[in-house]
Amino acid sequence: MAASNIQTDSAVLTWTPPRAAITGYILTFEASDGDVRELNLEPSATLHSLSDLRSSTEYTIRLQAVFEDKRSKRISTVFTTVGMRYRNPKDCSEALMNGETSSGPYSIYISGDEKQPVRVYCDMTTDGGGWMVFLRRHNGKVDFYRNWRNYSAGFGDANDEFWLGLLNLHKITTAGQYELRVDLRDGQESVFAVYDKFYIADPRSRYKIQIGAYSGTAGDSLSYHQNRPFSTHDNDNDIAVTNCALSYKGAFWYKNCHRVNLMGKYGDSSHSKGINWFHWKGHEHSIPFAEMKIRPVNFRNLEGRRKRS
Ligand SMILES: [Ca+2]
Repeated sequence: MAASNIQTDSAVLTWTPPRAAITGYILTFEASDGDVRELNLEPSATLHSLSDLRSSTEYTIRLQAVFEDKRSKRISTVFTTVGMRYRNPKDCSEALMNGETSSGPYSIYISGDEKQPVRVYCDMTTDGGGWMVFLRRHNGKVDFYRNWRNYSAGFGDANDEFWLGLLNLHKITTAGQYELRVDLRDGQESVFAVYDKFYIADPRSRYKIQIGAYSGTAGDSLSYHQNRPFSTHDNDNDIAVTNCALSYKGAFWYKNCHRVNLMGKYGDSSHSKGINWFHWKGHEHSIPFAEMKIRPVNFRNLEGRRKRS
């Protein structure tokens, strides 16, 4: 019996069938962490795919042929599953380095703590991947005109339109150093903005935003919002005499009031109310696709190490 195609969570066993007639097999596998499983296999089987294995774990596999109530001598093999670099990835870049290369929803763990899982969407393709998306607008299905409690906790569907939540953003950006990327699309046109630092301060500061230097093609609209606390219609922390969130049907790190309104009203092109990125499409054009995402600033170094190893 031999084990092949050994991965982090699976392996394939193959064996040569006995010459004598048999009625089946009993396959047992025992993990070094104590997990034991037993399976009955058809007499015609000559291979079996093991799945749901744990990474970096030694497995002892035993196979017995069965003829009615008689059992043959056991044959065995031992293998160790491939190690995951990060057992509890703290962001999408660590998920990527575990070999997860397709974009989609993943569980990440705040500070790598297995007791603090968060469901997020990972963009594994844009500019090398490893991006944790925290905002997506693309069809207007989800209502973004929401209160403080909603913006703190997050809402929507990670596969569709959603907001990850300010408290999660605070915890994640406290546990590492991140850059921000904004992707905007309108028909065939697409632009982006990168800020080489992104940090969301604690709830007592009302989730102040801190961003680094701009690069990209969208134009630098977000620097206007530097160091502003977050505002919702029921928690006005902007510097305008009016309530920006109420006036412009959204929520944001408003000032007096905005150059960016990515949580504005979907499809509303009246002045300043829609999804705006002022330096790209001005205040009277609601952008149909917007994503905000973060990745560790040292991603390039980590990625280089992954590719060399
Ligand atoms: Ca105000």
